[in-house]
Amino acid sequence: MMTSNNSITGLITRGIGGFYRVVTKRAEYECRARGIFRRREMSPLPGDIVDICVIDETRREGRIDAIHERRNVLERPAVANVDQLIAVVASESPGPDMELLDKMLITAEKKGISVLICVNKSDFGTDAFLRIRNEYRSAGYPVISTSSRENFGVDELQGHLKDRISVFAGQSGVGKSTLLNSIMKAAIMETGDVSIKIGRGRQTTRHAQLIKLPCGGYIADTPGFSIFELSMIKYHELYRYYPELAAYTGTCRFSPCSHTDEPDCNVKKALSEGRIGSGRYAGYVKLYKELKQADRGY
Ligand SMILES: Nc1nc2c(ncn2[C@@H]2O[C@H](COP(=O)(O)OP(=O)(O)O)[C@@H](O)[C@H]2O)c(=O)[nH]1
Ligand SMILES: [Mg+2]
Ligand SMILES: [Zn+2]
Repeated sequence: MMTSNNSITGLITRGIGGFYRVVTKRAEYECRARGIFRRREMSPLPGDIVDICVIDETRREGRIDAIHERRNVLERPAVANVDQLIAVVASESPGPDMELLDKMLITAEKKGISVLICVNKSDFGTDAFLRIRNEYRSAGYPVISTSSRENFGVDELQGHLKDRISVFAGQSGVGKSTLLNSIMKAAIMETGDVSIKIGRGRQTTRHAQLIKLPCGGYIADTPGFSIFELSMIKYHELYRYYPELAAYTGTCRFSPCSHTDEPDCNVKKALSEGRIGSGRYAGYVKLYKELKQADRGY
């Protein structure tokens, strides 16, 4: 039986020029948004769960009437309700940029997005993978080893992508596009540079497009998210975004404790006993000092 208002709920997978593709259980619809969103300057985003009203069933046209509350939003390019950030680094060429990796992880923690660390190009060897897995063990992040060239680890990666909305992030050249192509078993992404083949020629919008994965779930087609703006994070709150440091909150002699120079600090104790990665900790202290230096106190 049809409901009288003909309203259905779906997922926005892309938005171009004021038209949104909404995937519902029934079908996919091209929708415009109600004027009220424009007036409130709250435009729908890929990843949004929306209620639509079907305007023309045969032409699959609808109108977005309501946007469900967002769990999070990533900017540049914009995408909502991301479940998982796949932080990609390479074993070699380019070698892992640990500072960038931690900035990605901090951003994910801040936004409540879970993290998978993917060490690609393992055909160069697994040293980097083993080192990173060891370093991030106490943070609790899963770390996997892949080689998109040798098609190694791609099944494991797919297992993590299943039924979730994920985005790839990482330095240019680490193999994000190549990995995505292996997962899709098709060359949908141009590798070796940042442009995108499918759909839209030149970039006409900052929005991401969500691609349905053969294993279930979606992935943002963007190779972006290379800019991680940490200026919104206060230096004295930085420890919160390092799960292995946050675990000691309230246990040190001083409270709050920055876990840098204070005596009787349980983080430093854990560090000296090898229960916290020394590289991670050193990166934390460096970033803490940078943020503190830049802080204007307002
Ligand atoms: N040796 C090796 N090279 C790879 C691997 N994955 C990608 N590449 C190469 O690394 C370069 C950059 O890959 P690309 O996917 O464009 O990286 P992106 O910038 O992160 O999207 C290309 O020349 C790829 O062929 C891998 O697993 N092993
Ligand atoms: Mg790419
Ligand atoms: Zn402490």
